[in-house]
Amino acid sequence: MTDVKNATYQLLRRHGLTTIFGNPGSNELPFLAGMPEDFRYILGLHEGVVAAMADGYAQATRRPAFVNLHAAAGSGNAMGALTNAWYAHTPLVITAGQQVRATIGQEVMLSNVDAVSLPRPLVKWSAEPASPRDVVRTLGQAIHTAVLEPSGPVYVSVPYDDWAQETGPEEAHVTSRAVEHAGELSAGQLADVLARLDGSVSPVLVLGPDVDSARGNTDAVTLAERLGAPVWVAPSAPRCPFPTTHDAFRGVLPASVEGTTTLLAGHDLILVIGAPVFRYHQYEPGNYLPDGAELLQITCDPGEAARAPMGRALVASIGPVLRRLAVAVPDRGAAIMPCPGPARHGTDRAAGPLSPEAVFDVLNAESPEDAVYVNEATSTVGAFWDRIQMRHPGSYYFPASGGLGFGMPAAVGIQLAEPERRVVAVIGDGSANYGITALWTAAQYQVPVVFVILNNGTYGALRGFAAKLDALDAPGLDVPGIDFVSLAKGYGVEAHRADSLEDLRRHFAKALASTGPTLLEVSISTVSPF
Ligand code: TZD
Ligand code: CA
Repeated sequence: MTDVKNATYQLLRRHGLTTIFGNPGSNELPFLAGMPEDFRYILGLHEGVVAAMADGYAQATRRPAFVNLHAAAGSGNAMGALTNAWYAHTPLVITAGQQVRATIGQEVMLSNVDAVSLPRPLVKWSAEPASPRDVVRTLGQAIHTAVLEPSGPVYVSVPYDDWAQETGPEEAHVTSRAVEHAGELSAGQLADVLARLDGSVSPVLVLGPDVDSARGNTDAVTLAERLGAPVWVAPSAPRCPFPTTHDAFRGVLPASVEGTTTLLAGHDLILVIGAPVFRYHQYEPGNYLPDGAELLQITCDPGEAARAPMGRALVASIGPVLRRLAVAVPDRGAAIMPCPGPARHGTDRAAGPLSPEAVFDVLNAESPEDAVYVNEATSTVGAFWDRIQMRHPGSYYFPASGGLGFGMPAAVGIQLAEPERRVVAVIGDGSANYGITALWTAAQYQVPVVFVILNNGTYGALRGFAAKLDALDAPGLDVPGIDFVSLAKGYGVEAHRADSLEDLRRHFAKALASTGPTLLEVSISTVSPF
């Protein structure tokens, strides 16, 4: 027999969960004491940063990530980050320390009162083991629940006096279990999808983030080529599921009913794969579908299927479905005409702030062709997709629910997961402040992210919405007077201000070659997000 702590480390090891993203408190110390040498602890200075780092790490490794937070206060700080993890289908196994069992009821300091309710509705499942003898099984259940499709975050609160308790013979069974999911279409369903594609005159593909997370990108290319169909990325894109350099690539659909319907007009079959239908943002009501169009959605998430306001949905695993479709769809022999892209010039202005387009042209020209971009600069998302070329799976991450504070820490987590690729984090001056302490983790663990802060002194996207919503006099939209170079230096990160495109080019090239993190601050002009 062993103790609960040791059995837990064995369970985590068995599932490859040997990286702990955490921020500790007194309740967590008994678990962390004597952490085995094959585990590593990545400290984040705020729990929103801890959760977002783990989110990035899990998305990039395509495996669950383990998180350890402090009771209710620490878990509460992570809740905003959970909105993104939830919509990204990120398998986060979040644990929180709880006070000693016998004292929780008294609500002693740092007891997690009603721990199980706390993280809802942003977790798939939350639990506090009913007894120390059930801790390991509960954690096993948490890991399997996080991973099973649709994957997502889970939460387990563990009283700290449980760790030293003896285990029984049961734990060995728990540790050796395997739980698997099979989500293929039936033969009849596949035949039906093929028949609909065959019967359509002008099909269009709309791809979502789960194509990228399932690494279905190459099969999506084959499918588009065989169909001779153009490809759009579903609205509010958190990932890049299709190479933007491919002739069939058309861009990201706008996050409004009317905008999307207008761009899809003329197609009689809209095949949506790996996306919700649709994640709109600005309320511009209209016809959900163009005249004469049928929508068919294939999603791994029953919730996404059930809540869509239109179309027919099939729930299945995205990877296997795309593979089967790519193989089974006959080649229609239809050529796909490329769309003319924007002219990439990147010229310097005489004076004043740089245009976001010119900045993106420099990043695009100087970055390695397999660079990973994390984007959290909200008003310039359209310009980003226009100018930045992404060719490989896992090249793009954006907060999946729109909750800011994801970008900087997720970039650190992604770079930890992918040391062979360079991570470029494009972050707005507003967004940066929600996750700024990620700079400290990047510096301490020498994680060589290049942070590019686009500083326009304002919440640019909200300025755009203020115009749309007749709220131009709303207070609290500007954020002047922040010196990101000084902040970065304060956290131990090398930092420079780039005042010209030539400056940017020089500093960016140096940053890409560095073994540690760099922050570059660039003043940009304000553009409309619409
Ligand atoms: N708080 C959180 C956690 N998430 C949010 N999405 C917002 C507030 C609201 N918000 C947006 O949706 S965009 C935005 C805010 C504050 C402005 C971000 O400013 P930025 O980028 O400087 O990062 P732009 O390009 O100037 O818009
Ligand atoms: Ca801004």
